[in-house]
Amino acid sequence: MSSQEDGDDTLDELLKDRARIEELPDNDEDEDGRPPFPGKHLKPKRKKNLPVWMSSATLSLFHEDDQTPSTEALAKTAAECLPYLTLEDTQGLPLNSHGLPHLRRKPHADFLRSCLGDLPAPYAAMDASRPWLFYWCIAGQSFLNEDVSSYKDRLIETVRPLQNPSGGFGGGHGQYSHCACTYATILALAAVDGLEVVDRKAMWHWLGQVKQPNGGFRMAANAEQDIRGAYCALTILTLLNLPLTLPPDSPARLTGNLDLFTDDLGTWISSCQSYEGGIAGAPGNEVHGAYAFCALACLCILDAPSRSIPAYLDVPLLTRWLASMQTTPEGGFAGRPNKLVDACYSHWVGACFALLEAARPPEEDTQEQHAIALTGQGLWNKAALVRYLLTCAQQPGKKGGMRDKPSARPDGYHTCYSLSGLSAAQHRYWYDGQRETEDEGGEESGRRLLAAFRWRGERGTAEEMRGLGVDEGDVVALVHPVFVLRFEAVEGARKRFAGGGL
Ligand code: FPP
Ligand code: K
Ligand code: ZN
Repeated sequence: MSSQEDGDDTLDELLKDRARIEELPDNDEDEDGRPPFPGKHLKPKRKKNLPVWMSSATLSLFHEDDQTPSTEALAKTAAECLPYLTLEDTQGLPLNSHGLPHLRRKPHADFLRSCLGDLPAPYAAMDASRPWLFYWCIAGQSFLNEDVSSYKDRLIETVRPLQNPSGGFGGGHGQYSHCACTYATILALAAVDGLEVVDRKAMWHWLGQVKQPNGGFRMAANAEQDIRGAYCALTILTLLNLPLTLPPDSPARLTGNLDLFTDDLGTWISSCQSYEGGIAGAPGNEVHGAYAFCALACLCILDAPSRSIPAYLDVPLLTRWLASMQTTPEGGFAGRPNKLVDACYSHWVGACFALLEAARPPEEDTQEQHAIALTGQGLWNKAALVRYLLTCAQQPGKKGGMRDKPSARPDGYHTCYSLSGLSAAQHRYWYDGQRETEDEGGEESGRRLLAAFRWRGERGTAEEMRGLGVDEGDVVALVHPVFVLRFEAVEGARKRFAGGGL
């Protein structure tokens, strides 16, 4: 059989299967006539009013009896989460007025605090990621409204030896500077208003070495080029108000003829969007939700979201891809198609919606859109995400902390990004175009990228909070959707370096 015929056969099979899916009866009610819990049906069956995240993107064309390691893992995860989602098992957690577990503020804050103390031996593997631990645990506490200012001196003394004379921060003593470690260090320092320890001039030089002739950024000098580098570098440049002009010895200037850190960046980000709509770490690679966040947040640093996002990305295609990352029955997000729900994607994917919702032209009524989103009919189902976080991601017992899924242990990373995702669901965000006019001609105009400082946010209305099933005590702080810090910390960095200069 020729490969051509072979291909036609496969297509016929797929189309037959698709037809079978279309013929399936409605399953709006189970045998007892009760409306089904959304997760009861792990197999693709046609549903009336298909929730948007269960739309055709999740309807598999493969034979529905096929068992693969992925289908097994998905079913296992659903089974593991269902007793908590349905509240059949509340794990002994105190419940709020809506019957959901309260957010365990104190145990989570205690957990994050304990992660900054002496750590057990297995954490030696984290030696190259120490700045991440500082950021997750300090920022995470701030999202719980804990006062983190007392960490300032200790943090400054801890990161001082990680700063290299040639610029940037390494993950540990004597390690080369790296974009991810430097990003985490800068955010942690911003959270405690401790940015004075940064050698900004050396940082500017070092970032010149990671900017590439094609417009993208490497993760470190001579390391891989990917979209995390672009987001990390733009965050560092912007919070520190470094000159946008490339240093004279930057490869981007020498071989690429580029003049600014921002030159050809939007076009490079564009090239990371795949045919599926998602964003890859680098052109041609597999797409992932965390990279979608890096792309969107980076574009939001470059300019107003309503300009920069549609200029460089296919927004409908990306929106559809992101919406398909919300999983059933769990209600949280997966990082990529056919993979498992994980609480950390509450931030990496959830914050994408906060950024995308602001990409609409300013005249569209965001208040109304927000109300729609809370009903679960919008781009994402916020109530389902909150339910996953409160029922499945909270570690019960004395320990506290938040976790990927019930079978996982809590850690600083998942605690920080679960709280940030919770914030994205509980608040609404918009870009304040009015501030563009106010900034015009001001001392920073023409130098610093000011777009990301023009974001605003506020808690949803009391009615919206009821729709999410949260009480007053379950609401976290307003987290900046671009910088993943409290707004106060972002404003502190803006003010500190408003004068510019090196
Ligand atoms: C796959 O992990 C994960 C990735 C390919 C990307 C991870 C990137 C981030 C979490 C964020 C990076 C951002 C910055 C700012 C440095 P996996 O296979 O363990 O998980 P999965 O099965 O859920 O995809
Ligand atoms: K994962
Ligand atoms: Zn995770």
